[in-house]
Amino acid sequence: MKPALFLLFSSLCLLGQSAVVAQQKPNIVLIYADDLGYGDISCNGATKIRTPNIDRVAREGLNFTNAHASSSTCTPSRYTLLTGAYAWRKTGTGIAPGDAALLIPTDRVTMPGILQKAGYKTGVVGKWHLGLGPKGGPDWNGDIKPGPLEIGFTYSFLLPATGDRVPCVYVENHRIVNLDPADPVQVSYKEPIGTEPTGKDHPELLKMLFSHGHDQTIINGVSRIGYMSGGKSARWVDEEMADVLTGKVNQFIETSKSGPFFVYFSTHDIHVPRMPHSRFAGKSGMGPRGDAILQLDWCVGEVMKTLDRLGLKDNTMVIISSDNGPVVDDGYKDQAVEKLNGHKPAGPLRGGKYSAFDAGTRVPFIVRWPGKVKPGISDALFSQVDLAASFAELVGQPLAKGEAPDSFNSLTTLLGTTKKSREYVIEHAINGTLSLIRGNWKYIEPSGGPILNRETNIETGYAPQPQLYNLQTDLGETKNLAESNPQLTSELAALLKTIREK
Ligand code: NG6
Ligand code: CA
Repeated sequence: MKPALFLLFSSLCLLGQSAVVAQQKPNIVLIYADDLGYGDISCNGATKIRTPNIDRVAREGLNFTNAHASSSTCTPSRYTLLTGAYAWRKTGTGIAPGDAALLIPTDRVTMPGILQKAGYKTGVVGKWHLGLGPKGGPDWNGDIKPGPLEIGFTYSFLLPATGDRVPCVYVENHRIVNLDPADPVQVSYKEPIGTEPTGKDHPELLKMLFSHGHDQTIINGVSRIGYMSGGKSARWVDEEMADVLTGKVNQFIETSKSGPFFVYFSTHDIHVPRMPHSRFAGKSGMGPRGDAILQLDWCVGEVMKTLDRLGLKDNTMVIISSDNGPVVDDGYKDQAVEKLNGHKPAGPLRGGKYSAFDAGTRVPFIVRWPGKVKPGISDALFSQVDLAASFAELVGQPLAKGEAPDSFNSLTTLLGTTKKSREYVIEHAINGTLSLIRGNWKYIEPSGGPILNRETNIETGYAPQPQLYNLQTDLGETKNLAESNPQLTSELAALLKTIREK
């Protein structure tokens, strides 16, 4: 071959090769719902509500029946998801106030950071709830950093904390969106600030009453946790939030379509306050909680449409999951309890959000990647803590010792090429109680605290004595077998101790 021809030939080969490599790196869309219970979607058995878009993804993908969030509340689950390190190893990672400083150290290896290093454009849209800014909290009226952009994301569009916590503004990259400098945002979680009415003093001004907590500054007719003043032009409208966030996700996908990209779509639905758009209000017959499920399903459908339209479906791994289990009354009188109509948000599981029982963390988990993930059901034991290391494997980014230290590479389980269960899964309840699942057995360590959280009417799973359940024969955790199986109980207790002290 003549040298020029040879050069042309070999560079074509190289080009071909890099195209293959690029193709091997799929786009990743992680849709992370808020407080969505295992039984809240029709593909997991719900009959009182229909979730056709989520069901379609499940039909075209792998639906996990035994996949877990790491904690039964938001902040620690998300901390663990993004760092591959258990939140309970680090103090101050419980449910964060809306003015908390960034909880993830900027020198930590993170899931988005791993993907960014592998050439991904990485975006986060939606609920953050992992703190923002330096120690002491963010400068709301200046550059809000460090935040997602300092831990591996290339783009962010956030609710700083939750829908029910101030400040009720969007933060895009480092700045509050539409902020008028003449009307600065002020936030306090200690004492009232400014002159705006609170739910406590002016319940007559509310569109929706609070049932517990949530009686501080009124924004858009709903009283929140925390006090806020200013930032009038920047305040979100709850009823438009799903449209705004979905629009931002679709825009990110559109501008990143040459790929590879990762988008973490952290939906506000179905967290309180549940204030869906008028398109969904009243449509489920279950009150705002059910309507928020319909809205969430719509969001999923819109993102799937975008992938279809851009021809990205086949080269995109879509994951749908939730940060913790379900709660019905989470602080607003939104008729969720009255209109439940026999719906079981947790399906066959016991407990719910906040609790040590399985409904706290066993959540919907669906993976779709056409041609790569064979559609079906997987009953493999899986934990979201493993997504960081599994993604690292997927994109060929080796992790050094100590990086994402609690995350195991479980890629084959995630892709369904094996049904291999994780050796054990740790669950973390709001009072710090840890549980451990190994095979069919679940051990809940002894702890103090009420057996029922009265406000939310959720069974906590706390008990002063050890608990042991056989999840295969007793998925609802009704029969404590610890006393009749002392050896297994102490074996699991010892394993938990080793993991905790690691
Ligand atoms: C609780 C709130 C609850 C919810 C939760 C966080 C009260 C009485 N309850 O403290 O409404 O905001 O925190 O939910 O204030 S999570 O999904 O972000 O973890
Ligand atoms: Ca949550």
